[in-house]
Parts: sequence; structure tokens; C-alpha cells
Amino acid sequence: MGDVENYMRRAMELALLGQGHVSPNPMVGCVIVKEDRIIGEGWHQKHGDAHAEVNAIHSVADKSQLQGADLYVNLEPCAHHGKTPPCADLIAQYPFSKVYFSNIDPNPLVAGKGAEKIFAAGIKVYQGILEKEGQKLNRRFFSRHEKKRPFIILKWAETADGFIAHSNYDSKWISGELSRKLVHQWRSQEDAVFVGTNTVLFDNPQLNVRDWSGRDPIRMFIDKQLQVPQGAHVFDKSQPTVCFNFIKQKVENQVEYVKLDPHDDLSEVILNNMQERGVMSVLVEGGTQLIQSLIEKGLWDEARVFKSPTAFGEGIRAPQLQHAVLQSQEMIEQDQLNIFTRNE
Ligand code: AOF
Ligand code: ZN
Repeated sequence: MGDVENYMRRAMELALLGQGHVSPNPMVGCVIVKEDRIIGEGWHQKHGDAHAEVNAIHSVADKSQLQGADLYVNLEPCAHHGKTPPCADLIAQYPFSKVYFSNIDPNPLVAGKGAEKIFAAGIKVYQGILEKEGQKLNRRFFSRHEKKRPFIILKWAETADGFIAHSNYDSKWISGELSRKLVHQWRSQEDAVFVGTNTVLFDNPQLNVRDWSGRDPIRMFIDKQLQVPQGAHVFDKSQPTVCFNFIKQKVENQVEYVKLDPHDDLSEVILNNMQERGVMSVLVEGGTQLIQSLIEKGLWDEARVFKSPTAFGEGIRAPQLQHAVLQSQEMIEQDQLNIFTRNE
């Protein structure tokens, strides 16, 4: 079993190379093994492009090598015609001996049908290899299909004494330089960043990827009464921007204004809006009010909290997590990074 897991681990490593480029598709990697040697590899590189299995099969120049080979892929091969033809049909055309996969594809067009097609072609199929790791890898994709909402990551930096900002909302320089770089890397990995009104008003954030290389996320913010001045960074037209408000519904100066009804459950409507536009994950960067209201509703999946060595003595209290399970703790220079998940 050790080898099977190692090959699956390699498939997942390849899958991760697609991070930031494949949403709303899952990250998928594939390895082809013959006589205990990897003879082909591939991954899903970009939304709309070839799937992992296709790239792996095409990486084997001499197709006669596929006779009796085994294929490892972290997601059940697809059975449907989407932007690309079904991977299960392609696999079934070749004389593979076994196919190992990690997770059933929750996409109703696939779920179980891919495995069936391959089995019907006389290839042995094993599922559930490193299932938990596969679920974690594609937690954003599984949230979209199972919870029907984006995967929600809360992020904030708090002082040693539990404050997120001074009383005048000044929150500059709580975490160190490397922590801020890391946040830019995170932005490049998620589809959207989302903040509340006060954060835009007081921090004037750019919400882009400057200190890392990668693509900018969609930036989204709430500004019920349209108080944010036009000179704010969020209006600089440098990246897709959505403003949730109570006043207007239109696209103006490259900002999409989405009008909400004050009687609606705002978080529900906003998350639905994200789901509809294919936003599979969102990094919520503040402030306390927005983050706390999501916590109260159980609308979060992961929280990344920096604890800096500085103390403010007084100020605006950091959010308080509920039902949180600490997953990891590491030092980023002077800051302690704690990652929590929500215990459902
Ligand atoms: C696979 N291998 O590498 C990926 C799969 O529009 P399409 O054709 O790209 O299909 C997208 C769906 O295919 C996606 O929702 C998911 O169910 C599956 N993704 N399947 O066999 C892959 N990326
Ligand atoms: Zn496919």
C-alpha cells in the first residue's frame, strides 16, 4: 500500500501546480506507473484546458507502454462532456491494468459514473486512496458542490493582548513584513478577497498581489450607503471589483455595484452571489464586525490568525472564534501563525 500512497501523493503534488489557475474546477494531478516506475505525469493546468489524465496519457510518447500500466489520479476521472471530452472514455481506450483515485467527483455529471465506465472497460478501479488528503486539497471545490457556497477563509492579525486595531481603527503594522508577504501569496491562491466598510474606509487597502507573484483575486467589499470615496484604492480599476450596497445596481468605472435588499440575510445573499459567479473560495480580511458576524453564523471554514509580539493595551478587540480546532502553529519571523478549522 505504501507505494500506492506514494504515487497518489505525487499526483497531489502535481495537482497543486494548478492552484490559482483552475477554479472553479478542482486541482487534479495524474501519474502513470509501469513496473514500479513513473512513465507519465500530467495535471490540470488551467480552467478550460485539458484535464490531468489527458496530459498524463499524452506525456507517454510510446502508447504501447500503457499496456498493463496503472493510473493514479486524485479525483475520479470525469464521465461528461464539459469544456473537454470525458477522461473516463479516454482511459477506457487504453489497456490499463488498474486505476487508483482518491475522491469521488461530487459534480452530479460525474459522481460514480466515471468509475463505472472504467470498470466496464475491464480495468480494476480502487477508490479512496489518501481520501482525507484529497478532500483537503480540493476543499474549495468540495465546498462549492456540497455546501453550495464558497470555501471561507478568515484572516486577521492581532496583538499579543488581543487587539486588531487601535481605537481610531489604525491597524497598520501589527504583523511583520514576511507575514504580509504570505498574505499576498494567499490572495493569489483564492478567487476573491472580501472586506467590510470600515476596513476600506480606514485602511484604504489595495487587496491585490504586490509582494508575491501571481494573479489578483476579485476584490469584494460592503459599502451599504456608498460612503467610500472615489479616490480609494478599491476604485483604481486595476482588478475586477464588486461593491455590495443598498443603493445601486450597475457597472460603473469598471466596478460592479450589486444592490442588496436591507431585509435580506446579507451574508446569505452575498455568498450566493459569489457562488453564482464561480467564486470557489474567499479570503475575508476584515474587519472585526464582518468576521465576527460570519463566525456567529458558522459561515467559515478556516481561520488564519497572526499573533504579533506587540501589545496595544486598548483598542478594537480581535474576533473570537467559536468551535475552532487548532490545526497548525508556526512562527513567521516574530509572528505566530495559528491556523484553525471549524468543528462542524
Ligand atoms: C477530471 N480531471 O483534471 C479535472 C476534472 O469543463 P470541464 O470539461 O473542464 O469539466 C470540469 C469538471 O470536470 C469539473 O467540474 C469536475 O467535475 C471535473 N474536473 N476531472 O477527470 C481533471 N479538472
Ligand atoms: Zn476529465
